[in-house]
Amino acid sequence: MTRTWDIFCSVVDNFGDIGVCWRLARQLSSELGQSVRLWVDDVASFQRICHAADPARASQRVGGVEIRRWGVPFPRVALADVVIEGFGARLPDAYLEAMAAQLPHPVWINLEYLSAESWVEGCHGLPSPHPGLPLVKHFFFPGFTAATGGLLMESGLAQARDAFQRDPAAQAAFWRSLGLAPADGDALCVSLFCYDNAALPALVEAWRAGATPIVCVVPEGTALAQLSRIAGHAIAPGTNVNLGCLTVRAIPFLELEQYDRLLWACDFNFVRGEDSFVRAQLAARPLVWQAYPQQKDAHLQKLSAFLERYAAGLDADTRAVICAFTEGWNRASADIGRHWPAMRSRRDALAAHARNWAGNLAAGGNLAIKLAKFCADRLK
Ligand code: TRH
Repeated sequence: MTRTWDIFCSVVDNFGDIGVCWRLARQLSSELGQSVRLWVDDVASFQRICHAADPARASQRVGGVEIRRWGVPFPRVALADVVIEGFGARLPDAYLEAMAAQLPHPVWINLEYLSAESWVEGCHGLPSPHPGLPLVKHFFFPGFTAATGGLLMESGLAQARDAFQRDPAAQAAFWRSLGLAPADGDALCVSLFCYDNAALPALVEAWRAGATPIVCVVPEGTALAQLSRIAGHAIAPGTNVNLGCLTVRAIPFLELEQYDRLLWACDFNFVRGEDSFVRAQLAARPLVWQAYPQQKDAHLQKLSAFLERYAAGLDADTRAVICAFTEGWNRASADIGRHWPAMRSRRDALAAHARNWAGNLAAGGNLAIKLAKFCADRLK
C-alpha cells in the first residue's frame, strides 16, 4: 500500500546523514512504491553526492523523490503517514504540534546510527513517549543481525557489483570516466576516504618505501588535504603525484553511484563514518574502517564490536592482522606503517573473507523493507 513519508535530514558536518537519508528515500520510492518527501537543511551538500539536485530550488523532484529545502520558518504542509527523523534531527515545532493534533497520529521514527554493539538488539524498535505531547516515537536501529533494522541495500546491488567486477572493460570505462588509466596489473589499488588521521603520514611512508607499487585514489576532501600537506604541495583533483612506490591519484568528489564503482574497482578501501563503511562491505572488497571520532573515545567500542563480528570468520593470523591494523588506524598510531606489509601479504585471505561477509550481510535484513513493514504494522 502506498503511504506518504516525510524524512527529515539535518546535515551536521559531513555527508553520511544525507547519504543514508537519500538512499532510504530513493529505495522507499523506487522499490517499495512509497510517496516520499525528503526535507534537507543543506541542499548544497546533497548536491555533492547527487548532482541532479539544484541548491537554488526550495522544492524539486529527483529520482521519484520530492526534495524540499528544510528552512525556517517551516511551511504549512499536509502531514505524512510516516515521519522519519534522521539521526535525531529535531522536527520543526509546528510540524510536531500538527502531528499531535492529527488522528490517527503519524508513525514517528528516529532512524539511529549503525552499530555492531549487542545492546542495539535490545533497543531496536523501542517506543519513547513524548514528554508533553500525545505522541510516541520509535527507535529504529540499523544493524548486522536479524533482531536489528538491518542495512540499506537496494535490490540488484550484488548483481550489478558482480557484473562490474567480472568485466575489465566496464572497469576500464569507469577509470576513463575519471580521466584515469587502469592501474598497472601488479599495482595494488587503494581508495582513501578518512578523517584527518595522525597515522596517515606513517602509512604514506610505508607505501612510498614499499616493495610493490601502490595506487591510492583519493576523492577531494579531508584525506586529499592531508595528503597535500604530507606531499608538501597542493594536490589538485585530476592530478597524479608520485612518491616513491606510491602514486596518488586525486579525483573529484564522486556522486554516490560513482563512489560505489570506485569501491568495487579497488583492492582495498579505506572508509569512514557509516555510509561509506556499509558500502565498502557491500563492495565485497577488503576494507579499513575509521569510525567517526566521538567524545571519550566511544567510537573505539563501536570499532571493537564491529571487528569482533567481522573478523570472527578469519583464521587467527589474518584476524590478528586486520584487527591490529584497523585499531592502529583508529588510534592514530604512528606505528601503522609497521602493520602494512602484513595487511598487504594477507590480501587474498582478506579478499575471500570480504566476499563471504558481503554475501552474508543480507541475513540481518533489508532496512527499507523492514522499516516499511514496521511502520505498516503501526498504521493498521
Ligand atoms: O561523511 P561521513 O563522515 O559521515 C559521518 C557519519 O555518517 C557519522 O556517523 C555522522 O555522525 C557524521 O557524518 C555527521 O562518512 P560516511 O557516513 O561514510 O558518509 C559519506 C557519504 O559520502 C557516503 O554516502 C558516501 C558519500 N561519498 C560520495 O558520494 N562520493 C565520494 O567521493 C565520497 C568519498 C563519499
